[in-house]
Amino acid sequence: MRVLVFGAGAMGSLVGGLLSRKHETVLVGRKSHVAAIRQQGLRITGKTNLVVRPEAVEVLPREPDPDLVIVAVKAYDTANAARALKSLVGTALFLSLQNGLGNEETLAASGARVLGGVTNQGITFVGPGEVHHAGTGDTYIGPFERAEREDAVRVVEAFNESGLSSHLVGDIRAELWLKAIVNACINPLTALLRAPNGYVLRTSATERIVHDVIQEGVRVAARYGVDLIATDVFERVASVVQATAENRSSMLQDLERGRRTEIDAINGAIARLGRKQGQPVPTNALLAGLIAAAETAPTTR
Ligand code: KPL
Repeated sequence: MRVLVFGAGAMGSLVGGLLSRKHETVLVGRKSHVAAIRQQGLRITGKTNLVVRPEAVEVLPREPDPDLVIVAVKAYDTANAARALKSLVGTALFLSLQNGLGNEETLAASGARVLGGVTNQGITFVGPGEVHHAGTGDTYIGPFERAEREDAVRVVEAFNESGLSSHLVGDIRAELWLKAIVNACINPLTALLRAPNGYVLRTSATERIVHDVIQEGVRVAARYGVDLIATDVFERVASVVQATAENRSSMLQDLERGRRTEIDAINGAIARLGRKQGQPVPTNALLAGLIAAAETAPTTR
């Protein structure tokens, strides 16, 4: 399979790096990361320990011909990614492996065949040419729009062969909501507390917040036809917290680097959709507001 990973951040680099051992893989990323990968390869440390040599480029090759495009940019960049990748819509299959709600819809609006995906891997971007695999987690992939079950089967097989434990799911929308609520619990709390994921369920105060985020999220999802059970969602949160206990969430990493976070596509999206439905969403709204404020607070720089 020829794979193009658009967005070689922590997640894109890990997934693309592992796939490159079995598949022709091109990573599209930032200048310094691309230069380091070209010079010394991509170093993955932690739960996975190896150096791989995927092709790395700063801009899309002039005539790319991938079978699979993995979109791994931040949620706020999905619309730009869809525009940049427009020429591949007729030939390639698209897979979003992003955080937050709405990414698959944005890609599908360009006419692409889209697979939805969620992954619970805990990965830290160490610096140019290096990512740290701090916690293992499963990946769930399924057809979202215009894509067939067989497309998802091929991609799940490629992931599993490359060491990325993956599962085919029939109802990817439910998985996307479930992951969005998991992120809504873990990401803002870890970012505000400057603590690794393992801290999220270590105090009764944070545990209460997690329960409130889940209750609100489950009610909003139900109005979109996605039936989740709050206790199952809590179990998923607990298992991701445990499996990625030492990881610093992507939102914490973003704040620490003075970068914009994905809050708008996570708690922000749940709060927005809830308000539209006339549902109370005070905890998600509060967390979204606090992270938005933390993005510009002087201490984040
Ligand atoms: O998705 C993640 C993130 O940090 O964005 C988890 C799974 C919570 C791992 O940290």
